[in-house]
Amino acid sequence: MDLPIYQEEPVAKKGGCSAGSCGSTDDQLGHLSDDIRKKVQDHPCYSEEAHHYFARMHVAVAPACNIQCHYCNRKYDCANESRPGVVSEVLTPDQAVKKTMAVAATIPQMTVLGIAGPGDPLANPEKTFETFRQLSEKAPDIKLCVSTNGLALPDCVDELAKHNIDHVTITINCIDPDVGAQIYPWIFWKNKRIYGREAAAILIEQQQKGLEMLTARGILVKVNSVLIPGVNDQHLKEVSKVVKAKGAFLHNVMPLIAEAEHGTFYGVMGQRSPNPAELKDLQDACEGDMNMMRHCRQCRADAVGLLGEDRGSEFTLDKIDEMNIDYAAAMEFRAEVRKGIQAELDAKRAEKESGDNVVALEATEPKGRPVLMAVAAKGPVINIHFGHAKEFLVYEASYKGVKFVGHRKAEAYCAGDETCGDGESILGKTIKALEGCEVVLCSKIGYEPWGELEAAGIQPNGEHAMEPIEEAVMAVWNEMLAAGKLAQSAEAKKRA
Ligand code: CLF
Ligand code: SF4
Repeated sequence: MDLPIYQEEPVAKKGGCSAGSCGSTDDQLGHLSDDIRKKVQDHPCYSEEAHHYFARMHVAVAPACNIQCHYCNRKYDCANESRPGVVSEVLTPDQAVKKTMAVAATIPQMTVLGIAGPGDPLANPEKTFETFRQLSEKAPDIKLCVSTNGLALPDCVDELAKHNIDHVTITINCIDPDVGAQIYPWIFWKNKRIYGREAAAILIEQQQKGLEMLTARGILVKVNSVLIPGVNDQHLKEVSKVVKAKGAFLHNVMPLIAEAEHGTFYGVMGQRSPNPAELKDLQDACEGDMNMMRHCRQCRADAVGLLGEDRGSEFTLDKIDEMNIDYAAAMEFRAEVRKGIQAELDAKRAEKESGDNVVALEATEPKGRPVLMAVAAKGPVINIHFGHAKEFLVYEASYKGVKFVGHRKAEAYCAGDETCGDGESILGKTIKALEGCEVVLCSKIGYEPWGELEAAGIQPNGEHAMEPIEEAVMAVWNEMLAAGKLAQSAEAKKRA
C-alpha cells in the first residue's frame, strides 16, 4: 500500500492528545448516531479530522448562475466555494466523469466528488445531474457532494435524493431581505430578472425551504456564509441560530475575498475583508449554537487533492487522455488504502480513550491565558519546513486543551535558489499573516527567519518535528505555563 498522500516522511512518534477533544470533529461529533458518523468520517469538509487524511475533488461542469453576488465575478471561480482564480477548463459531464475516474485511480484517498461551480450547479441541472448519474454508476465508492446558492434548490431536492447525494452545502449569507439587498443586486427567477430587496426575499425563502426539505429527508446540510464586515457581520449569529434550528449540520463562516483586481463589485468599491481575529470572534460567537467548520480553504471550483493543496494541473484533459485507467483494480486499491487509514484513525481514537501515551495536561483549572500557535503541517503531524509552508494551521491552546481555529495563507519563503532574493519581502508578508500567533511550530527553520520572527514576537519552534500536532501544541503551552509566560490579566481571571 502506498503511503497516504500527506505523509512526506514517516511519522516518528505517535501519541494521544492530552486535550481530550483537540478540536477534532471526531470528538466534537461523538454524540452523533453511527449512521451519521459513517457519512461524515471520511468527508474532508464535514469532519475536521478527516481533512488531514482524505481528499476531495471538484469538477467544473456548471458555468451559469441564476443570481449575482456582489463578491463574484463570473470570470473567476464561485467565491462561495472557491478562492478567486479562473477555472482552467469547464468540462462536459463525460469529461468530468473521465477526470474523476483518473483522479480516483491516482489518489486513492480521494473520497468525495463535489460540484461547486464555477456558476451554480443547480442553475445547470442537466450537466450536474448527468455527471452525478454517471458517477453513481461507474464509481460507487465516491461520495457525491454539491454546493448551491439555494435559489433552485426546492425544485431539485427529489433529484438530489435520487442520486444518493447526502451532502449539500447552501450558501446563506442572510435571513433578512434588507441585508440581502446589500449582497445580491439581482436574481433570475421565473424567466425574469428581479432586483434589490424583492430579489433577496425570494432567494432567502427558497434557501430556507430547500434547507427544510433536505433535512426532512435526512440529507446532511452544511451552510456556508460569507462574512462581509459592515453588511452581515452582526447578522450571521442570527443566521447560525436559525439554520441550526432547521437541522443544518455544520456552519462554515468564510471571510469575504474582495481583491480589487478580481473585478467584483465589492472589490472595486473598496469593501474590506474581515481580518483573522474578526473571523475567529464570529465563529466563536456562533459556536454555542452550532457545529462550526474552521478548516475551509475556499477551494477552486476545479480543485483536486487534500484541502489546502491543488493537484489540478496533474489532471488536465490532455494528460488524462494519456492515462490507462483500470477502475475495477483502482476500486480494490482504494478500498485497501481506506481500510489502512481507517485502522490508523481507529487506533488513534482507542489510544485517546485509553489515555495511553498521553502527554499530561498540567493545567486542569483556569490558569494561564490561551495562546494562538501556527503550525506548518500537511496532515496530522508537524512535517513542513517553515520556508516551504504555503499555509499555517492555527491552534488555540489553553487549560481546556487544544482547538483548531483556522488557517493562514502564506507564500513559501524559500522556493529555491532563484527566488531567494525575494525571501525578505515574502517573510515580511508571512509575519503579517501570522499576526496574533505567539509561536510557530515547524519541522525546521533557518537562522534568518528565526531572528525576524522572534523580533516580531513570534517564537519559532522546531523541536516537535514529526510529532502529532495537538500533542506538540499542548506540550509547548505547558512549557510556557511552567516558565511563567502565561499570566492572565485580572479581567481574564475574573471571567474564568
Ligand atoms: Fe466541495 Fe464543498 Fe462538497 Fe467540500 S469544498 S462541494 S463541501 S467537497 Fe470544503 Fe472547499 Fe470549503 Fe467547500 S473546503 S470551499 S467547504
Ligand atoms: Fe457567483 Fe456563486 Fe454568487 Fe453565482 S452564487 S454569483 S457563481 S458567488
